Parts: sequence; structure tokens; C-alpha cells
Amino acid sequence: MTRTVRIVGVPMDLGADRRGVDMGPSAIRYAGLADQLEATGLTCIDDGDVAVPRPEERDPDAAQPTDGQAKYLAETETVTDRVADAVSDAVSDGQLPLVLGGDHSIAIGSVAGAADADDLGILWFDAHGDFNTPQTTPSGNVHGMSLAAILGIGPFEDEPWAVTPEIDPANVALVGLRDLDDEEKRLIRESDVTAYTMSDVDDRGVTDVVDDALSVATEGTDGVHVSLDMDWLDPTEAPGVGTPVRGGVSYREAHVAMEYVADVGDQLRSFELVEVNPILDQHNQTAELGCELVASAFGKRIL
Ligand code: B3U
Ligand code: MN
Ligand code: MN
Repeated sequence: MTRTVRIVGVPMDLGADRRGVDMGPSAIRYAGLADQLEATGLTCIDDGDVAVPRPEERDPDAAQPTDGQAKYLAETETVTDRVADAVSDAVSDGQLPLVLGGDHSIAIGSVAGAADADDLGILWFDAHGDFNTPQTTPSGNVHGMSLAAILGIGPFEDEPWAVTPEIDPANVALVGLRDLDDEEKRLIRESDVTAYTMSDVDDRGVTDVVDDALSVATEGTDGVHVSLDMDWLDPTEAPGVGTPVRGGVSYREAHVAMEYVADVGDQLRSFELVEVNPILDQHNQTAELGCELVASAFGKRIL
């Protein structure tokens, strides 16, 4: 890859139940992200962190959905607007934005910034669907609603949610699902996204599944956004995440999946690494693994 990588940190935890994920960007940098990418032959620029309001500063009169619940809705919009600006600046400079979370609500901003007016495919690696709406959410946490928001499902088509451009659900693939709420399952089934569960990975092998998922995301699009939630991995490999779920992909499966992602080359528009929670981690192993996986996705090979 010849593009310069532009790192954008987003110390956001308002979309998740647990504090700690706001320290993700620091932990990932501390794990040696820039050095690893430079060792892979890439040039990196670190843009620092996007400002995130503290929960204590919140405006008590802030907008809330009229129907259902979505915690910190107004603050999330502020942050995702900032993320969108940072990502779109990087794209217009011909760079590859690498967004470091932070909880998965930030994807609403990354995708908006990466797409601009283009047709963008999305590859979403996650144990969860992130397909809830304010009506279906069991938690009120926006990180469990971000993909639905991106696709404008349910109330997300109306203000104050209308923050993302049109993404065709037919170009969206989820990979590694194993923890879905009942209503969320229904919304996924009713949508045109392609969802690969861990059963598909068991059945067909991760390379076959990722190959198909890449075709979904690249077919007829101008580029692909890759969103990597670290809870996609098995908690034995990635314990430092807010909502670990047993039965995730292994260390080797994760690497080969990212090597397949690297094969899309210049079609890779943007990448985000989210949900690293250093408070719950062991010796920063989840952040270190996240760096390794980004390096694989950006072209690092063993030999
Ligand atoms: N589906 C649940 C749990 C969840 C989603 N994403 C994460 N957890 N990380 C929810 O709250 O929407
Ligand atoms: Mn997620
Ligand atoms: Mn998840």
C-alpha cells in the first residue's frame, strides 16, 4: 500500500455501558501501532484525538428520541460529526483514515466521512449486530444501534438521527455474529444486509466467508469501510472488550481474515478499530492484537 495512513483517535465511551473504552486510543498507540505500520512500510500521520464531551458535562435539556431510548444522543451526534469531518479530510487528502475507538457508536461518523457522496460498501466484524433501534434496544446504548443508524433503519431516518449518507444495505456484510437480541434478529432478516454468523464460519471456514463478504462490499461500490469490533475475537484472545462473547474467531482466523481484507488494495477506503477496553484487558494484549490485525489488513505478511 502506498497511501499515507492518518490515525484519528476517538476516546468515546458514551455509547457503551462501561467506562474504560475511552482509553482505547491511548492503549492502542501505547501498544506500538505507528511503529508496526511503519515497519510494514507505511507512512503514518497521527492526528491526535477528536474531542469527546464528558458525561458529567451533559446538557440536561439535550434532545432525546421521542420514542424509545438512546443514551447521550446529542453528545453522540456531536462526536460523530467531528469524526466524520476528520475522516473526510483524510480521504480528500488521498490518505487512508484509521479510526481508533472508543465504542462502536463512532462508526456512524466514520462511515459518513468515508462515504461523502460515494457508494461505500461496509464490512462489519463483530460478535453483535449493532442493529438495534431506540425501540428495540435492551440497553439504550448507541454502540448496539450504530449499524442500524448508518442504514437509516427505523427512527434513524428522521432528525436528529439523519447523520449518514445513503449506504446500500446490499453492500453491507456482517461477519462473526453470535449474540443478537430477538428484535435485532428480525430487523437483520428484514433488511438487505448479508449476515454471516459464527455457524457460517464453523461450516465454511473463515477465508470462504470473508471472501464472500468482500464481494458483497466491493460489488459496484467505490470503496470499502472496514469496521473491526475487537469482541469479534474470542475472549481468550481479546479479553479487553466491554461485552465479551464466547465462541469468537481465533488468533489465526483473525489474521487470515485481515490478510484477505488487504487484498482489496486501493478499494480500502477507511478502517476502524473499536471497543478496546484497557481496564478489562490483561497486559494490553487486546490493544496489541488490534495493532497486529491492522498491520495485516494494511499489507503486513509473515515472509
Ligand atoms: N445487543 C446489545 C448488546 C451489545 C451490542 N453491542 C455491544 N453490546 N457491544 C445492545 O445493548 O444493543
Ligand atoms: Mn460493535
Ligand atoms: Mn460487539
